[in-house]
Amino acid sequence: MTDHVFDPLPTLRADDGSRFQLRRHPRSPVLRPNPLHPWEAVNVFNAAVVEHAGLFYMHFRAQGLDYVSSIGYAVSQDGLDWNKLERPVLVPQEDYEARGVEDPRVTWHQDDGCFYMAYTAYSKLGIMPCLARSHNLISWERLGPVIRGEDNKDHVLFPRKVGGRYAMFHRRPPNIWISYSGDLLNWTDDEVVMAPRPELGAWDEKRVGAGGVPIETPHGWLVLYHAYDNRHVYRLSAALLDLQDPARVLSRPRAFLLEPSETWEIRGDVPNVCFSCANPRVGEEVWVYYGGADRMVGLATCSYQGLLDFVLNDPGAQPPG
Ligand code: BMA
Repeated sequence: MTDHVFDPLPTLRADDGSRFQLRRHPRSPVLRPNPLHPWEAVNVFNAAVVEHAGLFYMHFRAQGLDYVSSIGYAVSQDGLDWNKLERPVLVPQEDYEARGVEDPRVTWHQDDGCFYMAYTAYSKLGIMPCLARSHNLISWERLGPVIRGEDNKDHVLFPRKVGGRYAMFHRRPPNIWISYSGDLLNWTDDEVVMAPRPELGAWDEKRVGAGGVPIETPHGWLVLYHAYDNRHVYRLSAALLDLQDPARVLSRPRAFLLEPSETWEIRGDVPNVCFSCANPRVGEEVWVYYGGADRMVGLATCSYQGLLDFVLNDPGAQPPG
């Protein structure tokens, strides 16, 4: 573990006047490492969360002393109190996973009626975006890597087909890309969705990557995403994409919605990180689960309508291209 210097950053406030922010839940952080279990003794972070049939299901990235990630599972009645299984549900098994399985994002697929997990496989070959399928959220059938021959991650499957095909975000540095597939294995028609904005010298100047499963709204796909700046500070914000052609950005506010400010977000395994893999809509709210400093799982929320207003009306928003 690296011993990082405690370095609270000056708060970089968006200069467009928007005060809309994600609000930390008073019970956050909602998941912590368990030193009694070697596989999750050091870090638990970057969790997927789906609400399904009245319960919340979480898949989280876990690390022990060897820093090889596996994926743990927890279930909850309220999304706050989590009951973890004793053992992980996905552990490295294939050569391309030898150094870990990371950053799950779980999609309930409306057309297929099953769950898909997008996760990153790490090995000496590099990092590869992979998919697995499940009907019960505990046993996962690997579908294999979906993009090969390059370092790629931060992929997440849309909750339904778009134009008759599966759609998936992924990250070909430094941009968020989208690709389409008829069979979940062969992905084509890649297009850039969002790029860093170095011209603004802002929080998203270096790299951007997708968050959790896009939320379908009457106005477009509401997407949460992360970005980092030259100081390697990870923040979160949102944008709105066209329903028929999600490569088309309808609105991308300039402001961010959450930045590291709590001690456990500033200091942990990797300092100054708020990184999200889950943004389920829960009733009239959007719940954003995020890894804090790659060590714990936090929860910040906002109203669904408020978030839509933020992306639709933000005065600093990038207009449709
Ligand atoms: C990214 C991923 C995430 C991690 C983040 C911050 O590249 O590896 O898992 O949370 O960096 O360290």
